[in-house]
Amino acid sequence: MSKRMSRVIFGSRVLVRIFALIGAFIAGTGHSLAQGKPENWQLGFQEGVTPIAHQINSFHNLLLIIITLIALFVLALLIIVVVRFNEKANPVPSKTTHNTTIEVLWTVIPILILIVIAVPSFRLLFAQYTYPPADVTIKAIGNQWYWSYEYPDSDVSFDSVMLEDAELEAARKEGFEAPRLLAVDNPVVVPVNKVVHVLVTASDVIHNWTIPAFGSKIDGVPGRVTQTWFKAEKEGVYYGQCSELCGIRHAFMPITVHVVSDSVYETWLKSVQDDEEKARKVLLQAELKRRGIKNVADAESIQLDNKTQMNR
Ligand SMILES: [Cu+2]
Repeated sequence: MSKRMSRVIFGSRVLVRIFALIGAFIAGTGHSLAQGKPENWQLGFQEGVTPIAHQINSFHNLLLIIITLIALFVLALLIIVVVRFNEKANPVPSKTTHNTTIEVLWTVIPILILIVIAVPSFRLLFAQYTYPPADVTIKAIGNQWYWSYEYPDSDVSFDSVMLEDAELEAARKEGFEAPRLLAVDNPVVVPVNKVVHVLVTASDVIHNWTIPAFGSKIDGVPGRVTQTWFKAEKEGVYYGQCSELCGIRHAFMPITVHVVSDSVYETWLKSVQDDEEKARKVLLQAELKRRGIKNVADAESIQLDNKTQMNR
């Protein structure tokens, strides 16, 4: 086998491996991941559970393909230059300076690529900032270093503080999943398949309210109200973190959102202000049911108010 042949074969094998890797990467995004939180060795984004998150994922996958093809193309050009136009292979270089065809091509093709990118990009941007009518409105206030929440339509408000290690143990014994650095004492609770508007602001410095699985990420700026929206399609617990450097405990002001059925939401909303224990139990019960756990000592069954179920 000639040197050149072996080079070509080796090159194509590497290419096949690279494509296989890319394929695995794309296939890895979107499923078989832990829901609502990051996972060890995770590739790609967390599974999206809102229309916006789906759109972000597919836009990301499109960009990944385009950028990979461009990188491979440039790499191929570099390799050709190195092999064919080094001093040994090409001792007398050509003095060509212009080639109209190729100059038109390297102007027009990038423009076309940018147009292909611009269409889904603007579609996503408009979708993120087109707020469907709200079913539930929440106000999230960033503080150094915890979040406060208000449900302005229901006179509900509370602080949401990260659980320290000892508290995590207690929460896990109770039956909550309680991942480290992500779980909080008082989570946000919203109904599934409902449009939720989150009004975001801050009391001291800029914070950022983020839930990756919702595709929600927006700055909370002192003295201003910004807004994001989501419509979670799947019950579950979703975690996020403050995503704007806000001081020494920036990494320790996570966000926990429980997406629950209408009846659980109603029960929680009614009890959270004056019967914290019941509010906690109803969330725990929903979480245990979702995770398929039956025997946790503390998880008493709670009779959901059927009337509220009918009214929603
Ligand atoms: Cu912050």
